[in-house]
Amino acid sequence: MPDTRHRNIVILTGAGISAESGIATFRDKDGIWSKYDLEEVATPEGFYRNPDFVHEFHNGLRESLQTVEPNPAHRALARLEAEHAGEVLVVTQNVDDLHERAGSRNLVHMHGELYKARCDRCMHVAEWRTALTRAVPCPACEASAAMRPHVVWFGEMPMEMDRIYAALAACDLFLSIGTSGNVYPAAGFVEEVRRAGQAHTVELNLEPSEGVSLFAETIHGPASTVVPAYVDSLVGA
Ligand code: BV8
Repeated sequence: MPDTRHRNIVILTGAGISAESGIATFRDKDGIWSKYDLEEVATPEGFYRNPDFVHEFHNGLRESLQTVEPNPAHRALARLEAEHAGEVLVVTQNVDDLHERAGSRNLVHMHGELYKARCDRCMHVAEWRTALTRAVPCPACEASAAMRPHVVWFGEMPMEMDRIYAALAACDLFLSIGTSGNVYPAAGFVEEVRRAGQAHTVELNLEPSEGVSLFAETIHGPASTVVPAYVDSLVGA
């Protein structure tokens, strides 16, 4: 019998939900941060020091998205949104487009999106699926050398935080999927939910995260296995 106790569900996802689609995670063995210095490629200081190198890093990540597909975990979350009677909000730390391609609509990219670029001069945000370089003028204000990836770097404000905190305060089920719990403010969301005091909290991850002790329930295993099974328990197989 499906567990229909919950109305408003907030789901935080991280790089681990996209791992089985073939996108490298950040902190696993051979992860992105084992090959690149975070300070050089994922901070504004690194970008303004060496924009070509940071463009090249993000162009490589953007290009890799052309050849990957959503996996059963992404599809299970889209099914949950379609079939659950209450609200389902996915808050992803990921900058890939796999949640959208799986069918999720109620979705926040708190760390931005690789398939978007932003003008530092006029703040115009444009869809961007090709390589980005300093040579590209802003399509809106035509400023030169002003376009950057529409991605949140370390030290920058994550996106739609008000909407996220409101959803965390109102939810009665909080799922954390495929994240190591190293990066704030995302890693602190489970504490926000516990402070509101009305939600069941579940970690679904390959292995215990930094914040595992903060969750009422933990389910460890590969996302493409444990997430569809958990969604079945909520909306039926
Ligand atoms: C902010 C885009 C203020 C990059 C990313 C000093 C100065 C300034 C800030 C700070 C500081 N000290 C601390 C901070 C805060 C800082 C921070 O947290 N730093 C860390 C390193 C300590 N955070 C920030 O700067 C953020 N901004 O604080 O602004 C503020 C705060 C609150 C309110 C308003 C303003 C901005 C952080 C965003 C940085 N940008 N990404 C790019 O792509 O260029 S972060 C990067 O890490 C990715 O977004 C990634 O998603 C995110 C988190 O990593 P995970 O997703 O968890 O990935 P990870 O590899 O770590 O883990 C993968 C997990 O999956 C593992 O647990 C693994 O076991 C599991 N897994 C693997 N395979 C599977 C699996 N699970 C299931 N199935 C599998 N098959």
